[in-house]
Amino acid sequence: MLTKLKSKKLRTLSVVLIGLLSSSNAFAAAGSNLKSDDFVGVSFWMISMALVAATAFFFLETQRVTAKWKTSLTVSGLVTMVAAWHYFYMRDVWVATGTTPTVYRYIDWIITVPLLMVEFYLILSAITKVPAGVFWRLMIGTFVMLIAGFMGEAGYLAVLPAFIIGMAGWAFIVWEIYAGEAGKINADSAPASVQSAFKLMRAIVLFGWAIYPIGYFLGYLTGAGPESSMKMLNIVYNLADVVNKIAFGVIIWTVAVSESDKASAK
Ligand SMILES: *C/C=C(C)/C=C/C=C(C)/C=C/C1=C(C)CCCC1(C)C
Repeated sequence: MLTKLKSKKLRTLSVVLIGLLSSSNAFAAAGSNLKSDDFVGVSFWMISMALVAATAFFFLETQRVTAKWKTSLTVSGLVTMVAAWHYFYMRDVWVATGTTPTVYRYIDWIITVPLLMVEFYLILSAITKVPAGVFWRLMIGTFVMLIAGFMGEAGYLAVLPAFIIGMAGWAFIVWEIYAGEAGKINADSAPASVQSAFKLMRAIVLFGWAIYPIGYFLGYLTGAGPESSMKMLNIVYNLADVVNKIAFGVIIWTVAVSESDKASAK
């Protein structure tokens, strides 16, 4: 019975992964020519593949951890899967036109960043009861940050005021997880391994996420020419996604595995 259930799950997983891979193939086949000196284009390609691999890894590893950690790993896999899919489109736009795929980028962020915020909530909820206010405050900060950024990059608002509003949204998130209720819950009631994971995760939100406003600044606020500033913008955003989507998921995986091993040793 158990093996039957497991093989069914694995089948579902393989369908998802094959879907991912074949859609990437379709783009490659229809696609344009990646030039060997197009480093931004190369980074789009490499990161889209790393995201596919990370997705397979997170989904498969859900089999290995105890029930309450499965959701966190699933969410990590969803983040990298949604991002992989958008990277297939983004790299095509970049390679074919050399322009910034702003719309795809923000559609990706508006889905993946709230999911990452959900991870904080899940990590805390795996060990204690967390008030819903924590969740909503993290969401509000996220949406203010992203909507302002989009309005700036897409030209609905001047780039500088959009940047300042976006920074305020991010500052609010950082405040909540360091000094607000989320930070206090973790300090009060979490076991050591969860506390250290939580600390690493919030360091990622402070230092890893800081890479994005730096990218925005280099892309729009230095007065550099359009070609070099768009290269900077995209390469910085791409690198930031490796840290904030893949490395972030790996941190959660580390805690999930160590807490699960402890539970099964008992
Ligand atoms: C997976 C994608 C992630 C984690 C994206 C995160 C994006 C940000 C932290 C963006 C931040 C920005 C500001 C803080 C100022 C305004 C411009 C933004 C939107 C780039």
